[in-house]
Amino acid sequence: ARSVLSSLDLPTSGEPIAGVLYSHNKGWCGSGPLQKSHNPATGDVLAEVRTASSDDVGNALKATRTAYEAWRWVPGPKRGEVLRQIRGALNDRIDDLGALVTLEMGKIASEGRGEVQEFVDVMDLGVGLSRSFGGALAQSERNKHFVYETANPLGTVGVITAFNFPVAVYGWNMSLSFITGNATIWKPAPTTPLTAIATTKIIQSVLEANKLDAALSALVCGGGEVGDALVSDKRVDLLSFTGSEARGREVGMKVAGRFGKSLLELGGNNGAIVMPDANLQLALQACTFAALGTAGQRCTTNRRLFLHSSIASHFISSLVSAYKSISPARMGDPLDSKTLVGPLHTREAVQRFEAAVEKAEAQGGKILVGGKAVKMEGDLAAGNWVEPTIVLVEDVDKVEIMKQETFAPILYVSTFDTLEEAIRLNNSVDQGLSTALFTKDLSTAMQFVGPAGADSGIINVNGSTSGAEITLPFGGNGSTGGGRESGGEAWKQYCRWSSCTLNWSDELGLAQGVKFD
Ligand code: UN1
Repeated sequence: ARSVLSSLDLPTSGEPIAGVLYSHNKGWCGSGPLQKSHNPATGDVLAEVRTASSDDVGNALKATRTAYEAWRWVPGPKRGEVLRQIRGALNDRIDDLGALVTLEMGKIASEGRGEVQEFVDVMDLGVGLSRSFGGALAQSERNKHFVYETANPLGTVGVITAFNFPVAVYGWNMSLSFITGNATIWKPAPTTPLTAIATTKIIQSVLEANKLDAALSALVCGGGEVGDALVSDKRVDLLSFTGSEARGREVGMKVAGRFGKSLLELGGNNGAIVMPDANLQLALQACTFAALGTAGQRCTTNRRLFLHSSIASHFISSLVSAYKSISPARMGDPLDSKTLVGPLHTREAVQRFEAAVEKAEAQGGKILVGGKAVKMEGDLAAGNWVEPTIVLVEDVDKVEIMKQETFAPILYVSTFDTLEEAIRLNNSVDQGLSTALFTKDLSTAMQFVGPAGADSGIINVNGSTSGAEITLPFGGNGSTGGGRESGGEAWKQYCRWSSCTLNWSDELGLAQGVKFD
């Protein structure tokens, strides 16, 4: 742990680490309460962090406004050039930062590195966009009138991220916010402050070298009160929030109440459907990764699996064998390259896992494999370990718990007879984030992505529900909150749009042929 922290210039003296930065002159600070960061695999305390007080948040918001007022005058491609340098600095530290993600969040090493890669990828997208983003030019109906849309920056973009992607989700937002001319302020999850501090240090080294304001990427570590301060402050023009549905509902309403903009990325309860004509080996691998990757703690984790009744018993026995080959043999220290399943992030997550399994059984679900919290040996004894679990559901109407997102490796499996039935089951939950269909039949695939198909924001055919690339926008429908982040046209949300009409004649032209002489 010490070597990972020191590789990223984080102090290992045991003194609390400052978790607030918004000015190079003032440097790292933080006068709010101390917050502990733990290693979920061992239960060890990694460090203590000094969080932001309400004064710190107020000062940081003032600083982001000042930073934005200068940055908005910098041409897009010049902003892109700075982002290109940040991309380089982050890419140079990809292994160290990935290891810190593993240490603090608990995901396995290749996934920890993978999410830093995700930040790098979205920066590539941002660098390119910095030369091309803008609005439409159109044809005016009036003589000597020039009509076009302009994309000015918004001001301050607040980003509240969740523990499960402590780097990538800030990256999605910051990269686009940065090139469109905003200042960004980040409030990471209370349990992953070190990753946020290390990421911010790397970004700041580039901002400082370019003599740019630190508040272009400000950091305010803290808990719910710091989040609330950003949510309710009018100076935060766009608030991007990733977290639970319950909290997201509050955030969305509060931000809307002050006519701010919000971008919500909330729960997922992702279904996968296996048709009888599918490549079953591929489907098996995809569903195992989707259900067990990040120990079931991705928003995109496969939580509900619908099997065609003709292949169900064969598929279930292969799946159970796959689970048995992973747990316990491939469960353990997430920094070990052989590990496939790491710990849950917190003690409370273990309790929620146990409560969900108990409910599923009480409601008629049958545990096929797993179902229990695990006591590991040695250094891992005080970590947050649970068995990867499959619950067979015969009556989906009775097993109500299946409708809720439990952030743990629990996969509910049930059967169907027709595609229509499978789509109805897939769409029968409030969350609409990601989904997968396994088939070789084109017409089945097209029905699935068509108007009467899956209602999810992300649809995969013959692929995993999780692990989306950044090229297309990321986000979900229904109670997932409707936000679209990273690729596609997500950048548009970081802009203040105006439709501009420029009359370069000497006469007043009225649209629609209106006369007012
Ligand atoms: C999340 O779980 O909040 O598609 C984000 C994926 C990742 C991002 C997940 N690229 O699984």
